[in-house]
Amino acid sequence: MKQPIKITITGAAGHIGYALVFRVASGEMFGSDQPLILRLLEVPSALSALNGVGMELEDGAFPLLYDVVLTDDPAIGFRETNYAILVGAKPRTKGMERKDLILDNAGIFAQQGRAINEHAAEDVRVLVVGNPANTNALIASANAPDIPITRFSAMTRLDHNRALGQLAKKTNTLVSHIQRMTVWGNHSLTQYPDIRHCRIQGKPALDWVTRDWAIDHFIPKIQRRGAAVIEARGLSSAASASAAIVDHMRDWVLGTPPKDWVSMAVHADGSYGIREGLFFSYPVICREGDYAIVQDLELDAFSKARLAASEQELQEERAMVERFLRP
Ligand code: NAX
Repeated sequence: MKQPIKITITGAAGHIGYALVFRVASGEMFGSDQPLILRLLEVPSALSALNGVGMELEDGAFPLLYDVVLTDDPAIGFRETNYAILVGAKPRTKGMERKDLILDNAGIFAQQGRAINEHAAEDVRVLVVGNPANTNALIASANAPDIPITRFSAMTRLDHNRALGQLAKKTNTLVSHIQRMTVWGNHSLTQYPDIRHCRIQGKPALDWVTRDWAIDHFIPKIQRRGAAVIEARGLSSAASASAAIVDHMRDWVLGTPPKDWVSMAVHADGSYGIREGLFFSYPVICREGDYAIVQDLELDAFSKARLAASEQELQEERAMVERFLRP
């Protein structure tokens, strides 16, 4: 049997946390032969709810689950952790400006970045889910100067999966028939779900659908899917978000499928002309816990304009949180 790995999940008593922890405990993320220890971090006011989650984890009798630590102390939550999944964040409340939300959350991710730097295992990998996810990943990584920036990522996998789902539905195919989907940019309304490089059953996606459908229907639908789920359910996406977290971490650590890639927001290294110092969603191929940005995809004028708009938005977010970017 392998040695147990430690996985920290913040905001574990929240909606996504509640949908996520049981999937992780059952081995869906890293396989049915990988034992694990869960370290669940919450704010003090949610500790009672977190205790309930802990009780249900015990009641699940998961063979792979060696231990569960429940805490509101980041030093304990991130102690020797190998994988940190940062879901916990403040929700946007009525009357709150987007700027206030960004600044409120910036403090949380700066603090957690410092705690990860100080307490996590040397090989730690960090996924930021809490919004604004790209900018929060930038803040956490900036506050963890001892950890390579390539070990931080933010989640655009839910957008990627939504795009697969809608394209499969439109073309009457299965998501498993579709390869090389890309979501570029920010996890926000400026994201650019791009089917130009997609193949469906080996043929270009644009042989199956028109460019007009992609521009007028597909792109806005993916960009607004989160809002549509809230409208329908009265609550934001939780089950699909937790599925996307599992997919993101599994592919990052165990590798992306052959001849395919996935979308991850990672540190922009100048690829596709995006300025360094932002977390930007790119197509990536992962092997043995490392990602590589897929290079040399051709971008037409429409795509370039979409990437530029998302980059601009991320630069504005970065400017708002500049003071949190120093440890
Ligand atoms: P909830 O409000 O249900 O849960 C958030 C939990 O985080 C709460 O239990 C809260 O107590 C906890 N929390 C707050 N501050 C914390 C801190 N400093 N340390 C530890 N825990 C803390 O939200 P939920 O629906 O679970 O969503 C969580 C986050 O994911 C939100 O920011 C949301 O916007 C974001 N999302 C990001 C997605 C993505 O694709 N990147 C998609 C889904 C989701 O919308």
